[in-house]
Amino acid sequence: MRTGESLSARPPGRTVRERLRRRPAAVLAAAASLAACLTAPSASAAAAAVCTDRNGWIPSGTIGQGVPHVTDTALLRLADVDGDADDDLLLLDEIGGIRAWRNNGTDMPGGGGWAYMGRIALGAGYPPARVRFADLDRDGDDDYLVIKDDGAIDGYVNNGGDLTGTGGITPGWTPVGQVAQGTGVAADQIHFADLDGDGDDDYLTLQYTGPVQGWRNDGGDGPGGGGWSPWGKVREGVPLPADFGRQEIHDVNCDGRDDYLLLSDDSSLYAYENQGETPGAETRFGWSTLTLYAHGTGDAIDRIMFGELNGDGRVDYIVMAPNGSLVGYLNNGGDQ
Ligand SMILES: [Ca+2]
Ligand SMILES: [Ca+2]
Ligand SMILES: [Ca+2]
Ligand SMILES: [Ca+2]
Repeated sequence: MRTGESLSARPPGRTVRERLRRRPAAVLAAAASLAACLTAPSASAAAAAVCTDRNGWIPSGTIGQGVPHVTDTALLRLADVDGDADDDLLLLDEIGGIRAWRNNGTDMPGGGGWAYMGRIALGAGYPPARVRFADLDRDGDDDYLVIKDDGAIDGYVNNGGDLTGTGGITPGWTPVGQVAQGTGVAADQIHFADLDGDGDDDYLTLQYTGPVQGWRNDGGDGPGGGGWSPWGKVREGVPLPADFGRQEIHDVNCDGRDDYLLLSDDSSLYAYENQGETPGAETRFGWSTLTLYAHGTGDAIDRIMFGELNGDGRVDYIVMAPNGSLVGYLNNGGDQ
């Protein structure tokens, strides 16, 4: 970003909720565009235009009851374990075991709710902070990765998750051993995201001030994989603003490439859109200028989560209420 001030330039009182409440006609038009994007995701010029339209966010009310007695977002993850393009809800225990609820359209109006899948993974012995969900093998479902004490990463390829029946547990993950060596950064700076839009998640180190470094996923270091190709610097380091909350990487605009997001302490969301790779360039990817994407809900940022609720390729904004239920705002192109 050019200036630190831009990240805090938020018009007073303009939350996602308030903004949409004042614009009922825009919400209806937005819902029509959303339907168009769902039926033709980025396959045509028309759909691509829909993905770049900026029609705000659609408040969708309580989209899930969450998990009874769980009010800590650090124990929950949104990841696509069944490979149908929407994120499912996962509850992690202290050794990385997973209980899962399949997203059947969520509890939003017209949705089919969530279906409990049971305990789909026993865990690899590492706490939630060491667990990542990412598509390692480009088959559309998220695989299970753990960051070990030395920073190396072990992978478990998703084959549908464990199934517990009367005859015991049918394993649903294939351990593929170490899929990546360590890069020497702390676990909380290791992210997996699809920067080049080829369907698999790449390895990124997001340090707080320095440039973002990336390695292209060529199948990982597991059996039959082609390892990782160093991209070097994928993004310049930027001075973080005073009200910086946290960084996230998700696709906000249906183009298949994950974008770089900054969530401010005041809950507003800013994006640098990923403009794709330039082979041979010193900074390997191009990025848009800093864009305000959501004015925010005013909630504390440790209650805010991002996930793909409806499978349209634009990450949605989710707030955990004090009772643990989840309130959703569908990304309809983001605020202008
Ligand atoms: Ca799913
Ligand atoms: Ca996969
Ligand atoms: Ca990729
Ligand atoms: Ca994108």
